[in-house]
Amino acid sequence: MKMTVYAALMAAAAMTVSAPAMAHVHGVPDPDDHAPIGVMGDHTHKTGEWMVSYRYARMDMRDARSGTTDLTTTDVLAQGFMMAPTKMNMEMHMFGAMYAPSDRVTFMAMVPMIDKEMEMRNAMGMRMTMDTFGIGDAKLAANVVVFSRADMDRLEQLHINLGLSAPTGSIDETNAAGQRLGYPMQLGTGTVDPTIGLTYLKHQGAWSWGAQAKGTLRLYDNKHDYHLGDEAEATVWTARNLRPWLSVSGRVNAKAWGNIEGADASLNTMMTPGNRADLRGGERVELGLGANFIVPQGQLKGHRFALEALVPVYQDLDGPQLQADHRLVAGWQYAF
Ligand SMILES: [Cu+2]
Repeated sequence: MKMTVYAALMAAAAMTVSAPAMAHVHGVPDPDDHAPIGVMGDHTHKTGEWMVSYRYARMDMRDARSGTTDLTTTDVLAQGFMMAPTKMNMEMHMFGAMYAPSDRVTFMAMVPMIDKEMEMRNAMGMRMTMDTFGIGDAKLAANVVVFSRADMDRLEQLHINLGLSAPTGSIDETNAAGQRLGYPMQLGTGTVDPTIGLTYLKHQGAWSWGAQAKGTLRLYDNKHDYHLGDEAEATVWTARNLRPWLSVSGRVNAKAWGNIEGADASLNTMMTPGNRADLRGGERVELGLGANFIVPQGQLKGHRFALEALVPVYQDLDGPQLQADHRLVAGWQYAF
């Protein structure tokens, strides 16, 4: 009996897979139809489909580094700074919506709430903490399919990611004394930033692969006479469906970002490295492990939950600059 049901399901799956659209919309969703949750703009939707999502992302940073060398608090202070950053936690609550007016184009809108907390020390060992909280830069994007092919057991898609980040996040965050906080504590970029990227997806049997490359440009100065550096990010991943409701993934993520150009004249560059425009750039390579779930039945049937943890294996920073310790991303997604 079980075998018959299984055979029927396999036949149904084989038929639906031949539909000319991503597995995501072929009627029997697989958990790995979506990339690891830390990847944005990884999938498209079918005509008329909506998706709402929530992501929680957290990055913990510990201790400074210059180039690929770890620095102690003493090392940082020896470079003439009054305060050395020792740790920083960044939390993001990202609310998103997707809508596909056609199979070819999927629009996305994302609004983040950001919570940052940083700790610094001076030569006397005195600890100082600061925190900022508020809306970050909202993003609008379109994923445009340029190539899509599906046969028996295989799906392939290539789409372009076009995005714009709006300066809804504050760049006016201050400490209790009313002095503007350093660049890493601000919530937004202060500029309209275009992003362009390319995403490739392939599904075959229980396996899937994906690759994405993205660039973000900062084209002009914000009202405080600076702009963040351009960014380039590339990632590749593979995932395997272990159950109809569970897939696991492995991923490599590489990111490079430039220094700030221009400078906020109100920041004292002797105070802390975070006030220096020329100590913000860097490169980082991370390895990620993730899991995607689809609730198979009950009231939450079809709801997706996902988790991903990323650990840096390489960091080269224009420092002293705080280095990443690890990153966590968790999310909920629901398409209708
Ligand atoms: Cu979606």
